[in-house]
Order: sequence, then structure tokens, then C-alpha cells
Amino acid sequence: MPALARRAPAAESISAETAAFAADTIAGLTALPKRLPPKYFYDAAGSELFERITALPEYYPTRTEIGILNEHAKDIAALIPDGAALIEFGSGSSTKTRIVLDAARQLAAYVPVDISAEFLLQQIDGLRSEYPRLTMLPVAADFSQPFEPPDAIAAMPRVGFFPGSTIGNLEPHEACSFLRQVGRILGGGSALIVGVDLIKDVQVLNDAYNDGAGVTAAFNKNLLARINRELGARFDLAAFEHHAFYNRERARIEMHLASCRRQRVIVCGRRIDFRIGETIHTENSYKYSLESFAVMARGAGWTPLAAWTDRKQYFSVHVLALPHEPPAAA
Ligand code: AVJ
Repeated sequence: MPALARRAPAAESISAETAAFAADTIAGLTALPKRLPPKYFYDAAGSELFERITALPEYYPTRTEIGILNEHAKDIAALIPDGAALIEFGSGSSTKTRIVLDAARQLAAYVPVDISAEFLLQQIDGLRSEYPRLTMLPVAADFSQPFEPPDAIAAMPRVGFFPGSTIGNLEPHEACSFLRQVGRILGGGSALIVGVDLIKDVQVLNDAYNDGAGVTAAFNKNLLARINRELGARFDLAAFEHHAFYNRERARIEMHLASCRRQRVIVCGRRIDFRIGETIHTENSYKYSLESFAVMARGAGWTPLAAWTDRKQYFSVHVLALPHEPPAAA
């Protein structure tokens, strides 16, 4: 088993995870308007539903990004230095990782960073035999918080990998500070490969989050199912409706769960009351233009080196570089 940079969760940190979930759930459901953090979509059931989303005909981001990565794998590899470490933020689909690992044979280490130690070990096990010369250094950490890269990559050039437009879940000001923080973690002279969904036709956007098979609705409602499972609540999933729409003014898809009736649900001993039609805001998925993303990256201290897109300009993959720090004054 690979050594984890942080200790794998014991029974006590599993309950610490549940405690954090409970605290965030109570805070979100007692806020006005009600909200829940999208990071909690991804328990085992939610991750499976998300996998199904990525295969839906309406959901263009995953297959479009994979297409861009495949088409430009050589260009991406050319920007990766010899002996570099690839640090992936939120190790998701290994399909995308494999494209980069296959093209950039000069990589020395792969450092997936994920909140779930269990998921990391699975991911690493799948890759280890295919890339025997690559040092695998999983880091169990919440990448939205600052973390220390493993000592083993201290002397290596670093390349960050953040696909999937996960950055779109953040408010633009948060996305900017996240990019700045990634710069601090990776250090001067590093690069960052980041996938960003693009502003496009409203119908295409709305359809991608309102699929005909209802998988996105099930994914959204799984948040309530998870609260039932882990926190012992009794949400009636049939009494909530999936709402997803493009907010043009803010360039984001919003997902909500709307209460079909007046109702009260007890969550961790708290009474949570819903008006008819009241919603829980569960996700924002911000869309950028090539320019607006580059401007934000510059604002966070990065220099945009390249950006690729598909024929329809639905999705983009940016490569950013972080200048070396100027030598400290004597
Ligand atoms: C993984 C955050 C990029 O916003 O498109 C898919 C999540 N939500 N369908 C997205 C998601 C509903 C997805 N991200």
C-alpha cells in the first residue's frame, strides 16, 4: 500500500467527516436563503450518479474536455519539464489523468490530492501497474484548504492538473484566491493545467443540467438522501423538485431543490421549515469566456501560456505558468 502523506482515516476521522457534514448541513439549512455545499454531492452513490451524468448525451463537458486533452496531448506534454511531478487537485476520472500521463512520459511523480483516502488508494492501485516508473504520492487532503506537498517532490518541477471545470463551483473571487493559493502550493516556475467550461447558448447549458433521463435530478436529490443516511433525517425526496437554470447575469448554472409543499424536517434535532416553493441552493457552476478566465488567472499571479478549445467552443483547457520569484533582496 502506498504511504499517504497524511494518515489514512481511522474510525475517529470518519466520524470527524460526518461531524463536519452535520455542521455544514445545519449551517446551510438554517441560513437564508437555504443552501448546501456542492462538495457533499460525492459520496459513493453521488459519485456513481456523477459518472452517469458524464455519459449523458446532454452533458457535453466531460467528453468535450477529453477530446481537447486528446487532441492537444502533445502540446500539453511539451510544457511539462523533465522529471516533473503532476499534482492533481481532486483526483476524479482517471481517463483524463491517463491522457496526460501517456503523453508526458518525462513525468517522475504523480500526486493525486483528494479528501477521500479510500478513493485515492483505489485510484493509485489502478494506475500503478500501468505506470511502473512513476512515483505515486497520494495526499489525503481537502484541496480547498492549504496543504503541504510531499517532501519527495521538493526538488521536482511541479505541474498542477485541475480538470472538469470544478473551479466553476467557486464564486469568481474564491476561484481567484484558489488560483493564488495553488500558486503558493506549487511554487514559482510551476505550471497549471485547468479545465474551464465556457459561456454558450443558453439552451445547451440548460439541457446539460436538465437531462431527459433525470440523472441530474437524482444527483441533486442524493444530497437529501445522504442527509437521511448519514444524519438520520427523514427528507421525503418526492416532496422536492430539481431546479437547474442558467443565470445569464452571473454567467452560472444554478441548481436548487425546491420544496413542493410547506413542510418541516428535523435535521440533527433542529426543526427546518420550508415554505411552498422555497429552495435549497445546492450548486453554482460558473462559466467563463477564454478572456475572462485568463484575466482572472493573471489577477491571481499566473501567466496564461495557452488555451485550447473544441470546434463548438463549448469547453476550454488553459495552461498557466507561475513566474519564478525574484531573488530576495540582500
Ligand atoms: C463537476 C462541478 C463541473 O458543474 O458541471 C454536473 C457538476 N452538477 N451536473 C458541473 C455537475 C450537475 C459539474 N462539475
